[in-house]
Amino acid sequence: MIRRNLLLSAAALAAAFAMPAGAQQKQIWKATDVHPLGYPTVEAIVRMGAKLEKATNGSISIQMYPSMQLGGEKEMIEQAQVGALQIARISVGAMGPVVDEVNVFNLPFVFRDETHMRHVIDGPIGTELLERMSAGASRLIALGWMDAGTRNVYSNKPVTKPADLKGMKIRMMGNPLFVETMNAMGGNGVAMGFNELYSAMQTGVVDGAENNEPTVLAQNHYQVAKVYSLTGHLIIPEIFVFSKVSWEKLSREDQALLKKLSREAQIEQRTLWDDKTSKATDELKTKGVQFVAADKEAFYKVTQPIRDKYGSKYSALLKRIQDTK
Ligand code: GTR
Repeated sequence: MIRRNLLLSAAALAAAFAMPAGAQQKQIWKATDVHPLGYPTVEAIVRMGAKLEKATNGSISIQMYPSMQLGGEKEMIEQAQVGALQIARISVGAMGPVVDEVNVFNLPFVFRDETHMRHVIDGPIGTELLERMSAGASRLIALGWMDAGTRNVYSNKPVTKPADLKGMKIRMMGNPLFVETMNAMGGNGVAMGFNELYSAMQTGVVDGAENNEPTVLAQNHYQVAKVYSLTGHLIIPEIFVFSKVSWEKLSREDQALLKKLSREAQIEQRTLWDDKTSKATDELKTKGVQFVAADKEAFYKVTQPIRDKYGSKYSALLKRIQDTK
């Protein structure tokens, strides 16, 4: 029975994308994100959907499934790969295990600051990596980048230097590179799904995590972690991808339209991001979260072995990143 349903839904899916160019069959693309409605990444895709609908006279629209409704980022990628959903907005952290080369953006302190990161993703390196991801075996079309600020450690005590992390279990995204980064920073990195994090912090399975301000607010993590320490160890962009099987069924015109609107979404999300970060910071402080400065130089030094170990195979690319003004 399950098998039959699967076959039926696969057939229905194929039918939805099998229409010749110009046909009026309505397509509803499924998009998903771990964050709630109103979060900058979600809002940017919702707005892209509105533009898409207008430009196609209503023949294509986007249905957004926010707040992990379709699972975590690993599951989102898998669903996009088989065409069960069309647009997944994920962190580059989650893409690293799928497309090795993007791990270059997952290295600690690889960018000087957020402005540097923006110049890299907006410029030739960003475009090349999108193209390489799409051309590779990922079964995904990489549509564009988005901002996700700077990741800082949060827990219930200040973390100003590596020694402060001693004995602390800190949740990291599921990519060995991140676990090793936290270990090098002085703590114990624990790989864990984003969906399990709130209760893991609440019950003491982990002592803290690391992320940007809008995430700490949107996911209610501030309720269980009251100190946000500005370690600034990771600046990881987000990415939004399209299912390649679905993409191949689109007309050339629709593909071009989607590419154009994706670039616009990348730029538009940035304004939403800056606004949200400043509001989230104020709101977290109002809710009693203490922001503390940290010795970033010390964290930079202790993470050098990670850049050496993981960065050597991308040395040419790393040099180009560093040379980007
Ligand atoms: C957030 C990001 C999510 C997710 C999360 C995590 O900053 O927006 O896509 O990757 O971090 O830590 O899992």
